[in-house]
Amino acid sequence: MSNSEIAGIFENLYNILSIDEKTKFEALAYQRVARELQSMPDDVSDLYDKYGIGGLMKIPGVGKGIAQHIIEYLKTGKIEKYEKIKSEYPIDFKDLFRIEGLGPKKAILLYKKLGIKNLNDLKKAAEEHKIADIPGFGKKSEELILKNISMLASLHGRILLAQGLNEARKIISYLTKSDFIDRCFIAGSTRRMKETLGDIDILATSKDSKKTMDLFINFEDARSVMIKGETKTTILLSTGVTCDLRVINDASFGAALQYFTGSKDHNIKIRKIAIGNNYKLNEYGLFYNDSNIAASKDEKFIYNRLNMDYIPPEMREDRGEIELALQHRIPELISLNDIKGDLHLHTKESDGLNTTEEMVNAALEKRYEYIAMTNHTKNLKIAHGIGDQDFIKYFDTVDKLNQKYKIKILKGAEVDILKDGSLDLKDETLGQMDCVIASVHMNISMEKEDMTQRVINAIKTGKVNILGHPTGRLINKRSSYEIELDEVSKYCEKYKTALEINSSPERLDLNDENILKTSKYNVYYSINTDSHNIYGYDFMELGVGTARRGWLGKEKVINTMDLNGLMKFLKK
Ligand code: DCT
Ligand code: MG
Ligand code: MG
Repeated sequence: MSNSEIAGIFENLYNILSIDEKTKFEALAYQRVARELQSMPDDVSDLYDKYGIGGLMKIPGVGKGIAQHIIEYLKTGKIEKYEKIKSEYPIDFKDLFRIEGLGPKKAILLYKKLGIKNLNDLKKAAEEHKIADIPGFGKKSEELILKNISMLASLHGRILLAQGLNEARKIISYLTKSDFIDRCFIAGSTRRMKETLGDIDILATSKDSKKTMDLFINFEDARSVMIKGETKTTILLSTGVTCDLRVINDASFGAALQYFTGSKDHNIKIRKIAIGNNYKLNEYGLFYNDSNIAASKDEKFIYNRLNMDYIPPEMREDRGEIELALQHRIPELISLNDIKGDLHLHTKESDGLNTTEEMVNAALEKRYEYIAMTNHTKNLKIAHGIGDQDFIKYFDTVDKLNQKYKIKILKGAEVDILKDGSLDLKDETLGQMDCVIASVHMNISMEKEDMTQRVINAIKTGKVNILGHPTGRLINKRSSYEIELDEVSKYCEKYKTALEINSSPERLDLNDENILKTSKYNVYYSINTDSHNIYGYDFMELGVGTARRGWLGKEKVINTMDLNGLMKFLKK
């Protein structure tokens, strides 16, 4: 895509030219085109190839001069006018604008006075208290700059799905309280339930887009406003991620939701298919002979009109789902409602925060049919793992609670898989359990072959119902163990061991790709939350979302079975 590169150059031309009265209008023209380029679906280079300079001049705001700049960029990779200006002001505006209240004027002043080009330079100058003396800044704004920088530094870029979903829902409930916003939906990677998010994307329809944007920038977690326009506004949230709000016309809602849900690769392919059928698809609609046949229609209409099954958002990654949809073979995916219980839970007996009874009550609120109490075993000292005797004693507690409550509480453990693949409890103890999870927690840096054999040995004991968090990765923190999941899956199939999809926000393990990979085998899965307190149950939606990203139907997931079916599976 050349659009965003050229838009970046035009934005910078705006930044520099806007500070001088004489070039202010020229600057505004560049800015207008930059925004246009960023939001248009067609690639300018395609446009130019097909229709020449005339095609470019059809873009709103593009006159002959700007069109020639675009052509120059497409041919040479640069724009001479910009190169000249840039050598005078070699400033990384985008970087600096991440600081609240810092615009072109101030950025250029900082460069002229102190040679500040980017956030690093700014940080250094602020630490040396050089900012306070610059006219228009002062001590207070120097402090604010330092605070802003330290917040930005704590970010790793992409945030976890759990955090983003939470934030997105807060924004939506805040916006929908007003009477001028009609509909408000999550789009982008958040809607696709991707494990990490680059930003949060939200769509709204409204009678008054200006009021909507004003409301949006006053959201309590907004730290600064990055872009404010009538159709698109971007704010930086205190979590460090940005949120895009797009206000759209009610008549293009379905097309806009399809477009802004992405993924980009999925959309590119869908747009090509549309063109192949003599349609044109963009965020405003599905056009046939210049009339929008998708007006006021939903997403499903668009897919169906292109002779495809509707594709659930979680599948839209261009991983073969489009081909499947064209053959009308999109599977029915599992949904949160199908889940009948949670089979991985911790209590105060090991490292959980709540008692078994408290966990039972929270499960009743979820209307679950069954749960499994699966505390850690003695090998895992840091999680206060317990031994055989303590498990046996604990089962009395479970028996009593089973009599008291209308939910089946299964006796279980999350037993450590020791270095040689043996299990950290005696066979007789395991024999008294309904549901045994086995997990690797210690000695995680092993050669691939050894780790694979270790896990297979554990499965081959015949005692393991579920292989817990099979790859051990922690998102943004620790990569997965070296393990050959194909081999492991073969043994899971043979020994009726389900693979876990662990829903805790940092794990999501197995991940989508590994689910796709292992589901070639005749294996089952168990979607669990690994809760350590009563609130943990809510993470089930993350595991279900991950399962949907891995194309799973409910028939492959053991905790969608009723109690009878589940008990049969667990008995092996
Ligand atoms: N989009 C598109 N074509 C483009 C740019 C964007 O179809 N040239 C759509 C697809 C995704 C959606 O807009 C939102 O864009 P992003 O927020 O950039 O992507 P995302 O899928 O939400 O991923 P990320 O987690 O990185 O934000
Ligand atoms: Mg996004
Ligand atoms: Mg976005």
